[in-house]
Amino acid sequence: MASNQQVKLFGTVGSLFVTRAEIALKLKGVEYEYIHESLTNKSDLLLKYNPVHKKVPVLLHNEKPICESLVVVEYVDEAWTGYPILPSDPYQRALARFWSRFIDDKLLPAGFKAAWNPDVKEREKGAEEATEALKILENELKGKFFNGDSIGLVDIAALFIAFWMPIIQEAGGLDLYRAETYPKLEKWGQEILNHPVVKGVLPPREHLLAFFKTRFQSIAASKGLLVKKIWIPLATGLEAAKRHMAEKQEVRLFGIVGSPETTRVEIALKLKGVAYEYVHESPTNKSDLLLKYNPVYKKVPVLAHHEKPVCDSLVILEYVDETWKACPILPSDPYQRALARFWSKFIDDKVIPAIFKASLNPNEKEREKGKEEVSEALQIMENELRGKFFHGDSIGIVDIAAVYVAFWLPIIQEAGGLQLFTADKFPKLEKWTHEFLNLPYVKPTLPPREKPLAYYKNLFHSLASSK
Ligand SMILES: N[C@@H](CCC(=O)N[C@@H](CS)C(=O)NCC(=O)O)C(=O)O
Repeated sequence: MASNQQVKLFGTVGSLFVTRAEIALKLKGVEYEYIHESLTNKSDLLLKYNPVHKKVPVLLHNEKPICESLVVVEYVDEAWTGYPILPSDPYQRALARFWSRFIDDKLLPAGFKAAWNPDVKEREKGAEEATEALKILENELKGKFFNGDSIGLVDIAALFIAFWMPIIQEAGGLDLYRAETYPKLEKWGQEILNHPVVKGVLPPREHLLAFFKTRFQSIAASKGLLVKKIWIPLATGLEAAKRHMAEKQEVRLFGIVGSPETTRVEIALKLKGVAYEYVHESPTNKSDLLLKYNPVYKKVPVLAHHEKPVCDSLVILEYVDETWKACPILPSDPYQRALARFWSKFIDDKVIPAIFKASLNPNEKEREKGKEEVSEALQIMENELRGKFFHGDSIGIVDIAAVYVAFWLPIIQEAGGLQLFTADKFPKLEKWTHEFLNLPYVKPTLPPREKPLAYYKNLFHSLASSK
């Protein structure tokens, strides 16, 4: 690798997220300096480079920081040539992104809940959710690795199953993963743990085991908890996505009127001038086709392109951008792409959950906490907004992801009589909102304002009357 490249990785021993970044760097043969962070005493540099989440890993490439392990892995893949971590075909890339997000959004939270939630009922629920997610992944695994014969993004994301999960369950006396229940995952686990690159970066098993044992003991001691043995067999195996259907349609968007995520995809399709058929789904009576196309989440939007379904709005946006090149919504520079991914993920992980908590959480204390979180998250966005749009003079994936803030948030706050997003507090966001909502391919895509307003007013009414 070129010696004029300065690459540093801020990490901590034993972290599954840091290990992902290390595997990606090693697969590409990138030399890097590892900087150890103590999570109980984080360095000023870490806080400077990842002021939003204050977490490791942070990759520093020629002084430019990249945060969030999956964003780092994609960045490494795009910034260095050599070993391909993501497939080159846009549809296969979308699937890889979908499944790695599935691991972070479903499997990890379920596994952590099963292991460490103080409430025994919640732990049992976590174990059920983890079982369900593992079954889905077992069905998804078709070859030696998730994407065929060599290690890719999904394998790197899923390493938790092969390495951390068995250690956590041994440390806590849990019963989350059994080799005989998941024969394909088990075989895959052996392969990946024996891969020379993976082997070279895994932390020593016994250290991690001791660490987690101590963690379980201190939780048990502080809460008077006994870690209960839990084993919940999966009642129904979920069918893996079947990607063929009888009728041939080129581009079909399965959506629900008033769904912000569906609107994101419509904006991107309109911006690029892609003709599509809109298939309306009812939230209370989803079609068999939708369930077949998105058996994992059973949610809209789903984009079916030549009968191949792509799910998850941010994954769809990247797929659309890679398939139809006009009016790009992601920058071409790998670092700018990583930033765009980081900020659109921030909207999904931080901004939207905070808005929900601030407005519709049944618990008043939680709502108050939510309001603080919204204010903090919007302030971060306000500071990030430097040009007319998030990427500069034309709109991109972050603006599209933020349609929720521009359109839905003002409606929610009006319906609930809240003051979350005000022009005096967030003047740049306010200006951006007007620019964005008035764009010719955004305005006609939005639902008539009175509809979501009436919907949210209703929700607020039922929340008030349930108290
Ligand atoms: N979503 C993040 C998660 C990173 C993460 O949770 N890192 C942990 C170490 S395993 C951390 O830095 N924790 C410090 C903290 O929570 O304050 C990623 O994928 O990079």
